[in-house]
Amino acid sequence: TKPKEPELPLFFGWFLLPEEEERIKCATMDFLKTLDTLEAFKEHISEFTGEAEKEVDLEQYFQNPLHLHCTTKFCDYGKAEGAKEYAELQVVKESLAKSDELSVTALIVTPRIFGARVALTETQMKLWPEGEDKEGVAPALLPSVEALPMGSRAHVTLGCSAGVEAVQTGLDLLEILALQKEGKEGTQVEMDLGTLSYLSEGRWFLTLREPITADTTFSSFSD
Ligand code: ACK
Repeated sequence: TKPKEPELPLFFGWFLLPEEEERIKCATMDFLKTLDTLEAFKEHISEFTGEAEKEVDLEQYFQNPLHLHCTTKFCDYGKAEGAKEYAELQVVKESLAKSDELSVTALIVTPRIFGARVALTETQMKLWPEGEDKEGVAPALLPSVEALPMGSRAHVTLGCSAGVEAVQTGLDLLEILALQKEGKEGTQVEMDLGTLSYLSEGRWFLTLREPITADTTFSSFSD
């Protein structure tokens, strides 16, 4: 009989340590609490509620994901293209169970997701698969995504609205970055944490004054 192939995980990524998870959740929840009280946000409330005048409690609106992490490669137990090749990379094998520090430089809120943008270091980029930024991107958005630096999709999903999957965070982040590059930023509001900008259709981007760092472990995850 042939030796059994090692099974591939659902995905690889950097997982926040439990105490870091709590710290990041608290800091980012504070931002959500403030955001839904801002006049600038209220002006565009219908993009979240479908109706003007109606209020939204963003803390309730987004459901928390189980484990905070930054995905490097979605393998789908081997069904995703390049999954096996990724798992076999020397740099991947060597990095497993190693600690690493992630740097969050921005927060994003859309009617679908709440997320954190991660700025990867050069070393961390070695674990970022080539072509992963464009995975599942709508054809119309592909040219703008291809023009962004590699690793632009790196993020931590902090919450999803009802019926939305976490994969949406990376897609919404890319869309926002593409709009910013085209200079399509609207209203800007100064907040304690940084500068908030509005990018149409309920998309909000907070550039943090100081990056938020988080200790993580690189690992694979299977449900
Ligand atoms: O927030 P995320 O990066 O978005 O973390 C989860 C993780 O894998 C487990 O579901 C991400 N994910 C799901 N489907 C895909 C996909 N097709 N391409 C890239 N990432 C994905 C999801």
